[in-house]
Amino acid sequence: MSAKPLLDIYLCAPRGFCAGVDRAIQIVDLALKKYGAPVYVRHEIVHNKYVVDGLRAKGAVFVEELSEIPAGTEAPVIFSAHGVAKSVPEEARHRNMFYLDATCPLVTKVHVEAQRHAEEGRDIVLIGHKGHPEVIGTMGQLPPGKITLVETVADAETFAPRDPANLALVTQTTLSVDDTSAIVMVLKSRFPEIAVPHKEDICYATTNRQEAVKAVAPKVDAMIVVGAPNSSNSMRLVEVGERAGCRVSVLVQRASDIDWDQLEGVTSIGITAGASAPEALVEEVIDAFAERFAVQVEMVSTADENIAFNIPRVLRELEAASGHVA
Ligand code: 0O3
Ligand code: SF4
Repeated sequence: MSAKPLLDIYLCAPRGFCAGVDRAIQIVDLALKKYGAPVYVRHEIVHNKYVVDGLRAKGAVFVEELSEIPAGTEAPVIFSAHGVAKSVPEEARHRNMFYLDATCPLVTKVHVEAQRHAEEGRDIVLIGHKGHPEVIGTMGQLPPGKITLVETVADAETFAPRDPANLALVTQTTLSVDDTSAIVMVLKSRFPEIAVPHKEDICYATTNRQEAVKAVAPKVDAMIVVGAPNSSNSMRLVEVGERAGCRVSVLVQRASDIDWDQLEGVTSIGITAGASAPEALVEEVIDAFAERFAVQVEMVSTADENIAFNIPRVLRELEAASGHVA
């Protein structure tokens, strides 16, 4: 039997779960423990099939709209990490539902910013991707017409506000740092008075994962991003790998997705994972490479992360008992 070919694997750090995802999954887990099954979850708690299937197996029931939940249920409903329009908790209250909000605090911060700008009389530009649940949730913080979605540089060049002197900018948290700064530049040059966030709305986790891919991409033939096709932050990592010059930059949901023909002849790869992808799937991917190659794994770390968010008070006692760190 011939020896396995050598393969250098550079493991990007940070990668995988962010504090908002960790908190959202914990909320579903602890709610199942406290209230028992079923616990309803509006939308995938985070965009990852493995996570969703795991929680479903424990008794979570995933729905897209509250209208799918039977009338009169006493089971709690949890809103996903991506956030919801104001109409969603309103509907829950109207139906006397007990809800828990797993919206990431960094998404809520954007909601609060948008509301503050509106109260101060500004119209708002939201940079984001149409149809994404976070964009639907952020736009739904204010009445229709107050927030205009800008997706591209071309949109920014043609955007015609009602009052160019009274504008504010907010963004989706999981965007490409580079694409967003190009859009912001156009908006700032056209509307010099536009109020922009002190610090980017693109969150620390998105920024750090993109930075790590930028550091690894020049060293490798291929970048493997573990994540889901509907995960915005994961898809942005694939683009960062492509733009940094990787011959192959691809998303895999798990090891069975790897296209070995596409990787013919590679001698080095980078591996990262989106903010909603569990480390178990990264390990599965590394193991799959180790079956075919003689692998040498090296970690490339570009930032330390030690952020954690509190979970809702009603679940805190259980959290302490289960040993989770808040
Ligand atoms: O927003 P995105 O599609 O990247 O969502 P994921 O993959 O579930 O990751 C978590 C990010 C999030 C909840 C919003 O910032
Ligand atoms: Fe929160 Fe950022 Fe994670 Fe989104 S990617 S859940 S904003 S920490």
